[in-house]
Amino acid sequence: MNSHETQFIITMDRQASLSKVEEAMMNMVSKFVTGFESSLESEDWKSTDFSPFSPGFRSVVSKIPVKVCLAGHGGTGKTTLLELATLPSQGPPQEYVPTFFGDKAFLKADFDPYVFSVFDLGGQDRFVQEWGKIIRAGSMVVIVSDSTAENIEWTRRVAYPVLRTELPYARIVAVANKQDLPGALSPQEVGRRLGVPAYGMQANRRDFRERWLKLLKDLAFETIEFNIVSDIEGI
Ligand SMILES: Nc1nc2c(ncn2[C@@H]2O[C@H](COP(=O)(O)OP(=O)(O)O)[C@@H](O)[C@H]2O)c(=O)[nH]1
Ligand SMILES: [Mg+2]
Repeated sequence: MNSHETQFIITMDRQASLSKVEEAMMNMVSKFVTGFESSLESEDWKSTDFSPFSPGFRSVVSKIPVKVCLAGHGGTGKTTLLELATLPSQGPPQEYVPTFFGDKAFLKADFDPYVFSVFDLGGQDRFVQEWGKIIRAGSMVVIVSDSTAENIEWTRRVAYPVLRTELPYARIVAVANKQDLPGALSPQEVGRRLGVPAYGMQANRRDFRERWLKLLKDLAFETIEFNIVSDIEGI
């Protein structure tokens, strides 16, 4: 973007949505120009210290939500995870309510400067074809598994092809949910079979909330093991 004979360049993650980037850029440029108009219009810019504006640059990041997609078969716990993250005052729902297409929630927690928009993708087979429209421009994918062999088979067969096509560059981890159920595969085993690092969870228990939020944060800041969709073995 050009303004006041100054060129502004934002370098983005390739998954960011263009309209969000444009909005953030306009916002940032107009504040910058307002603050430094006189120096930009004269030779003063050469000696101006622009560093006081750095919080302004930083705020751009928080204007572009990091899109997180919860992907997995119906009944694995996606909606429960979404509620666990967003509704701390109410306990997670104990009743199963199938999701149409998908729900979405904004998440502001201890992720500064990031804000997440979390999408819960409807996991009934007939909705999976619609995922493409919902997950476009997603940066992070959380595969939600109920830690059974059948579910992992479904994920690889039905979900992986859609993810590979739509989000090849997204970061991906798996949640090995329902660790309380007898016969649940260990997180290590779920991770091995999915080809994606997996983290154990019990989404229907409120005391797992911190662990869940930390997982999202660590994925955003790249401080845990993760994979990239197109790098998953055998995808
Ligand atoms: N035993 C057990 N049940 C869970 C766990 N997480 C979620 N559930 C239950 O599994 C069912 C399906 O969860 P839901 O979030 O609706 O699945 P979704 O279709 O992936 O959105 C609900 O009855 C939840 O209460 C868990 O860790 N352990
Ligand atoms: Mg659901």
